[in-house]
Amino acid sequence: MTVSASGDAGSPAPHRFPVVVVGAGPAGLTVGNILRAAGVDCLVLETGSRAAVERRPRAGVVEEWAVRGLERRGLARVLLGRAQRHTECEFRFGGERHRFRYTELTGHHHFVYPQQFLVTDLVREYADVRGGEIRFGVRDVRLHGLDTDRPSVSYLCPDSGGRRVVHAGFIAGCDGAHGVTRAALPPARTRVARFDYGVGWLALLAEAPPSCDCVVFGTHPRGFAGHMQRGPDVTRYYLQCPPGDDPENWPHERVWAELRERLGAAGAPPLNEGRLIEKRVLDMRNHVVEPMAYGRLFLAGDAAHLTAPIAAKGMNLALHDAFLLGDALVARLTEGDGRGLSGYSAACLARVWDYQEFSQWLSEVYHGPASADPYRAGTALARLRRLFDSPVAAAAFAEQYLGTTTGG
Ligand code: RFL
Repeated sequence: MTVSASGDAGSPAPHRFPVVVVGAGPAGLTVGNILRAAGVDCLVLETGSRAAVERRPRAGVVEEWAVRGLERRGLARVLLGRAQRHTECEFRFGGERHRFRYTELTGHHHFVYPQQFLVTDLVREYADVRGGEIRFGVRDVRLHGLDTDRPSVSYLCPDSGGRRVVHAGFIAGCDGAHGVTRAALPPARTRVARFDYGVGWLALLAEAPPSCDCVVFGTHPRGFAGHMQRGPDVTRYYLQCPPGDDPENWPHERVWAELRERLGAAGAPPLNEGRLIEKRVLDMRNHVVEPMAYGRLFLAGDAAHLTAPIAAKGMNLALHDAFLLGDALVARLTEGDGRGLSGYSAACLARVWDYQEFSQWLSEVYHGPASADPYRAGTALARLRRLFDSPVAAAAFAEQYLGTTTGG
C-alpha cells in the first residue's frame, strides 16, 4: 500500500504529507527511510545544508543491536563494509593499563563508524535511492495545531524567503537538542528531568592515527581523558575541564601535555600527536522529556533526551527511537494499527532511563578521582577495581556498555 503526498492541482510541491520529519540527523533520516521503504511519503525539513550535515563529526560508537536494526531495514550496507569492529577497551588508572575484553564476556561487539558517514549513507538512501523529499536550508520552522487532526508545519523557504505551510498527518520531531519541536510540547503536560554533571569535556579531533588499538579511558587525579579511534588518520580525544571553559585556554602544547599525563601508564605506547582539527567544550548535562509525544507530534533522539557523550549512547538512543517510531508510523498509516504509536514513548523511555543510569554510574568512575573529594576518589577506584576482580561485575558492566541489557 502506498500512502502518498497530495497537493494543489498543478502544484509541483505537495502541501500535505502523511508525515513531516523535522531534522535530518540520524533519527530523522532513519524514520524517513523506514517510511519510504513502506511506500509512505514524507517530507524531511532540515536547517543545515546537505554538505553541512554530511560533514558534522560527532559520534563514532554504534552498538551492535543498532547496526543489526539498520541492517534489517536495508540501511547498513556501507557501514558493514567500512566500520571497525571493537571487542575490548582499556582503562588506565594508578599508572597501569587494564584491558577489558567485553566480547569475550558477552559474545557482542561494538562498531566504530563516524556519525557523518552514517548520515551521508542515510541521506543518499533516503533522497537518491528511495526518492524521499528533503528540503535543506529551511529557516524558522514552526508547528501548528498539534492537538487537532490537521497539524501543520511552516517554514521560511531558503529560495523565496516566503513562508510555506505543509499539512501533516503526523510530525516527527527529530531536530536535536537545540531544535524547536520540543518547545511545542505544552509545559503543563510535559516533565523535563535534568541532570548536570558539573564538569566539562574538551572534545578534540586530532589529525593523527590512533595511539592504541582500542578505546582508552584514563581516570586520573588531574581529570578524565579519553581516546577513541575514528579512522586511520583521525582520532577523537577528550579531556575533562571546568564547565564553560574556553577552548582557547587549550593551545596545542597544553592539550598534548595533558593527554600524555592523564593517559600515561606503564607500557603504554606513546601518543601519536597531530594537528587539532576540532576543539570545543561540552558541558556534561543530560535531560529527558516525558512523555515523548503530544497529539500528533512524536519526538525522537536528542530532541527528547540529551545524553552527554560519557557513555557514547546518544546516537544509539536516537536510532532506537527512530526504529520504533518509523515502524509505528508505518503500522498506523498502512494498516490503521495505532498500538505502536500509543506505546511509543514508554517503549523508548525504558532504554533511555537505563542508559541515563549507566552514564551516571560511569561519570562517577571518570570524574570521581579528580573531584578533590577523597571519598569520591576512593569509591570511584573501588568501582574500577571491581570490574577486574569480579566476573559478575564485569559481565554486568559489559552488558550495559554494549546496550544488551534492554533486549538489544
Ligand atoms: P542531531 O544529530 O542533532 O540531528 C538533528 C538535526 O536537526 C537539525 N535541526 C533542525 N532542522 C529543522 N528545523 C529546526 N528547527 C532544526 N534544528 C535543528 C540539525 O541541523 C540536525 O541536522 O540529532 P539526532 O538525530 O537525535 O541524533 C543524536 C546524535 O547526533 C547524538 O546523540 C550523538 O552525536 C551523541 N554522541 C554520541 N552518541 C553515540 O551514540 N556514540 C558516540 O560515540 C557519541 N559521541 C556524541 C559523541 C555527541 C558529541 N557532541 C558534539 C555533542 C561525541 C560528541 C563530541
